[in-house]
Formats: sequence, C-alpha cells, structure tokens
Amino acid sequence: MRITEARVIVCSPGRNFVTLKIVTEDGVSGVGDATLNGRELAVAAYLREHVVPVLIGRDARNIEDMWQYLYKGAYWRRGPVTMSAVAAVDTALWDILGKVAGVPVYRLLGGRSREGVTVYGHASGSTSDALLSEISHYVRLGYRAVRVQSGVPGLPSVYGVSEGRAYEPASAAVPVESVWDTDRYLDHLPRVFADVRAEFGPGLKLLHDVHHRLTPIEAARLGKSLEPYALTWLEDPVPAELQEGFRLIRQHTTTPLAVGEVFNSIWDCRQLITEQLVDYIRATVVHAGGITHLRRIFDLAAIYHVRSGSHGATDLSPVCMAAALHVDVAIPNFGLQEYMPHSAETDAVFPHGYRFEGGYLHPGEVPGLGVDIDEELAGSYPYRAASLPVSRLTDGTLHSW
Ligand code: EZ4
Ligand code: CO
Repeated sequence: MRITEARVIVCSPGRNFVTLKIVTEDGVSGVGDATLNGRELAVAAYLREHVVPVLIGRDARNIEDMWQYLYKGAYWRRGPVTMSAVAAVDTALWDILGKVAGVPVYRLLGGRSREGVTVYGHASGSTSDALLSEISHYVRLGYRAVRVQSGVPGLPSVYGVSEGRAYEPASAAVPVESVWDTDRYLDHLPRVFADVRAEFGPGLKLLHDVHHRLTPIEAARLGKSLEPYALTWLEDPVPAELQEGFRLIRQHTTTPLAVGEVFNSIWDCRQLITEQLVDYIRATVVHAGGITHLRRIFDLAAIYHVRSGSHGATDLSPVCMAAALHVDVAIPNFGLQEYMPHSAETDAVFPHGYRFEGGYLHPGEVPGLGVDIDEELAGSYPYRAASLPVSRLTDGTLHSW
C-alpha cells in the first residue's frame, strides 16, 4: 500500500492550523495535525521540504518503521518543529490503517479500557462572581472537572482568563507583552480556591494551570497553601527543562503535579516519570511525535503510577483531539483530557465523529480516526500571522509566559 501523495494544508478558520493529508495508491487517505501555535509555517516548511518528498512510494502500513525513519533518519532529532511533523505523518498513517482494517483506531491500540473520556473545561473570571458563575455553567453541562483560572488584583490581565470570550492567547503578529507579579499571585490564589470549594463542595475536580511562572520553592509554597482545597492537579508549576527541580516541590506538598504540554519526546519526561516527581503527564499526539510515541510515553508512565492528562487547547486541531480520544479510551492509565471546544468555523472545516455527552468525550465508531478536513472550505480561510504573548515582571525583566 504505497503512498502516492501528501498535502500540507494551512488554514485559519478563526485560528491557524496545519494539517497533513496522506493518500495511498488505492485511494485511502489519512489526516494528521501538525499545528504548532505561533510557529505554524516552520512545521509546514519542514513537512513540505523535508518530509513529503521521502513519503512518496513508502508502504503506509509500516508505521513504526516510518516513525524511526523520520526520527533517527533525520540526524537532528527532537524539538517541537520536527516532532510535530513526525506526529502528523504518524497520526495520518494510523488513520489510514484504521480505515483499511475497517475499525476505529482505538481497536488497533488494544480496544476499550473505559466507557468514555472524562474531560475538564476551562473556567475563568477576573472577579470571584464571574468565576463562580462560569464554573456553574460547566457543572450544568455535566463536567466533572474544571480548570480554574483567576484574575489577580493589581494585574491588568492574566493568562487563561478570557472574560466571557473564547480564550485564544495567540493574537497579534508581533507578541503582545503582559505584566506578571508572583507575590500578588501567590497571595491571591488560595483565596480564590477557598471561595470555589466553599461554593461547590468536595465533589467537583478542580485544576489550576501555573503556566511555568514560579520557581520550585514558590511552587512548593503554592502547593502547600492549596492543600485544603484538594486540587486534582497543579499544572506546569515551573519550567521543566530542569527535571530535578521537581524534587524540591515534591518534598513540600501533597498537591498533585501535572506537566508536559510543551514536551516533545519521552526524554523530556523520563526523570519526572521514573522518579515519580509528577502525577499526570500532559504530552499530546501533535507535539510529542504522534500516537506511536505518545503511547510509548504513557506506557512508561503507567509503571510509575503516573496518569495521562493530555493537553487539549484550541490550538490543537480537531484532528489531534480525535487522535487523543482514541489513545485516551484505550490506555490503562488514563487520567483526564483537557477539552476546549473549537469554534463553529473550525468544526465545519474539520468534520468529526467525536462527541461530548455528560462530562465525557467519545471517539465514535467510524473506521480510522473519524475526522477529516474539508479542503475547499479550508481554502477560504487563509493563514494569518499570530504569536503567543510574552511576559515581563513589573520591573521589565523578561519572564516565562
Ligand atoms: O497556553 O495551548 O493548558 N493549556 C494551556 C494553553 C496553552 C496554549 C499554548 O499554545 O496552557 O492555553
Ligand atoms: Co497549560
């Protein structure tokens, strides 16, 4: 089953997406997400210049060999651009294999380990009232888990807080600059969670994303101060290049830790997993080398009591979401799946079979991934340059965003 064609499709139905479509000699096609927020064209060029030419003529059924060829064969391994490109090929090949076999991809991954994929929604508010009412909205929709992000008094804007609009941090072509103050944040956040727990009681799972803003000892203090509110996880408490930094956080708090949305390979999380320094690993299909490599990460995690918690923001396309759901429903150590619904424009460009029902997402029973791209419609939404913001401390020092 030779590959005869591969198309790289860049479109912007509300936000930018890069999609790879692979076609075989018998006319079966598969799709893979290659979107890297704010760096879309770098991945599109990597695919067009260095990957598509070597795909033509290869057997689409040898998924593992293709992965090794694109990873080891490139010499320059890893990194978000390379691994998003590898992921797109891998995802498209799983889609093709499922279609050829006539089964949804989760069957090829070992079948169903659960009835549905528990998801968490994003609630935010610049005031306590706004926040509580957004959380109520998710509870009414049946969500069992909610990520809680709050404005901080004295800061004009805070990541993750969208004021009623759909949250989309990549905006201007040149990055917007925001101001950050760790002291104000550390002082304010425990009050927010005190209000939320008092209002919703112990049943609702609560999560919070620190977005790489703290040092290990600051994160340890935050984790301790949030213990009374029993969070399900504290996400990205510190930048994770220094994996041993998590030891310090671990020594001080029982608040569970989640990390990994910017990870690209099993090596990025190896120490965090094998030393049991985190509780949830948030790597994704698109940014961590596709279904093949993500499964490898989650299998390593399983033997160290670490569960999955895949990133699922709107910059990961419906193709990535579909692929994630097949993995989520199949693996033994699934934890939670992030879910931010896409815009109506995006959903129309990417027709899909997955569906939300009572707090769960279901991958559906369509052979393959159950998602496609409407290329004609995609063509009516041309690429628009958009960058993620940068962050500075009040004295002007550049900080992690
Ligand atoms: O900032 O997806 O957990 N979710 C997040 C996201 C990320 C964006 C980056 O592209 O942290 O909102
Ligand atoms: Co995050």
